[in-house]
Amino acid sequence: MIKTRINTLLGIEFPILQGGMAWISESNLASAVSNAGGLGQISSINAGVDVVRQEIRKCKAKTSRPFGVNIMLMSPIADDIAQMVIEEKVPVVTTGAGMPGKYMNDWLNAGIKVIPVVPSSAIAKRMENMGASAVIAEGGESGGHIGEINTMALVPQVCSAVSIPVIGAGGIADGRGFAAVLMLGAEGVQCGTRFLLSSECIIHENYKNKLLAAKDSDTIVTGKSLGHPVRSLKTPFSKKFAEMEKDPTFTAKDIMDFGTGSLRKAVQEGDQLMGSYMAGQCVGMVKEILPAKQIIEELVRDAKHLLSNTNKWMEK
Ligand code: TUI
Repeated sequence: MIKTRINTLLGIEFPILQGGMAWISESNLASAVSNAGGLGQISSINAGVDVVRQEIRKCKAKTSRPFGVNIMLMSPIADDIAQMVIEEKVPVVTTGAGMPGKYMNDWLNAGIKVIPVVPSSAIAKRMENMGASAVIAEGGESGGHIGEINTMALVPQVCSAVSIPVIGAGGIADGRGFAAVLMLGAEGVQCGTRFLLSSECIIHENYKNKLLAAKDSDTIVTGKSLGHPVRSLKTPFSKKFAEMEKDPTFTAKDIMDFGTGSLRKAVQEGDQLMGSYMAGQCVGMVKEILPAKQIIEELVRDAKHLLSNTNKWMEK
C-alpha cells in the first residue's frame, strides 16, 4: 500500500493517475485504470462534446469507481465541455494548457474536485487560492503540450509553494520515477506515456510500434515559435514541422495549418508521414505492452521496494 492524501481525496486505492491524452484517453483505458485502483481519465479532445459525453457514460457502465475528465483549455469547445461535466456529474476534473479560473466556481459548486496541471509554483499557488483540491506539477519531459520547467526542479518547488497535495508528472514510467517524485514531496503520480503502451489503449498499432522502438533521445519539441511547445517522437512530420519553424518564408498560419489534425492521424490511422506521435522522454524505458492493471501493480510494487530500502545508503 502506498497511501497519501490523494488516495483519500479521490477515493482510490493507489495514488496513480492516467493522463488525459488527446484523442487517446477514452472509456476503455480510463475504466481499466480505475478498476485497477488508479484514477482513469477521459480526454475532452475527441470528436466533439457528444462523443466525450458518450465516453463518460460508457466509462460509468464499465466501472463503479471514480474517474476524471481532462479538459484541454485551449480547445475551442472547452466552454461546452466545462458545462457538460457538471451535467454528467463527473467526480474529478483535471485541466491543462491554460488557466481554469472562469470555470472554477461552477465546478466547485457542483461538488467536482478540480486538479489543474501547473507548469510553475506561481500558477500552483493561484490554483490553490481558487479552490483546487490538488495540483499536477507536470515537467517538460512529458509528451504533448509542455511547460518549461522539468520534473526534478518543478515538483519540489510546487510542493513548497502550496499545502494542497501535489501529483508529479513528466518522465515517470516505472516504480523508480514513482518513488522519486514521492521523495521530492509529491503525493501521487500521473503517467501518460506508460499507459500508451497498455493493452487497453486504443492507439493505432503503428503508434505502439514506434513507441516500442523509441529510445530516450527520440523525442523533439516543436511549436515553440507558435507559443505552444509540443513534445512528440521524431518522425517525418515533426522534423518537417521543426524545419518550417526555422524557415522565414512560412507564416505561423502555414505552420498551424500543416499541423492541423496530425495527432488524430497518428492515433486513428497510424499515418506514417503526417501523423504527430506525442510521447514523453521516458518512452525509451517502456519495453512492453501490459494490461493497465499490471502497469499499476508494477509501479506500486517497485516503488514500495525502493522506498522501503532507502536505509541502505545510511551509515550504520
Ligand atoms: O495539456 C497538456 N498536454 C497536452 S494537451 C494536448 S492537445 C494538443 N493537440 C494538438 C496540438 C497541441 C496540443 C496534448 N498534450 N498538458 C498539461 C499542461 N498544461 N502542460 C502545460 C500546461 C500549462 C501551461 C500553462 C498549464 C497552465 C498554464 O498556464 C499559463 C498560461 O499562460 O495559460
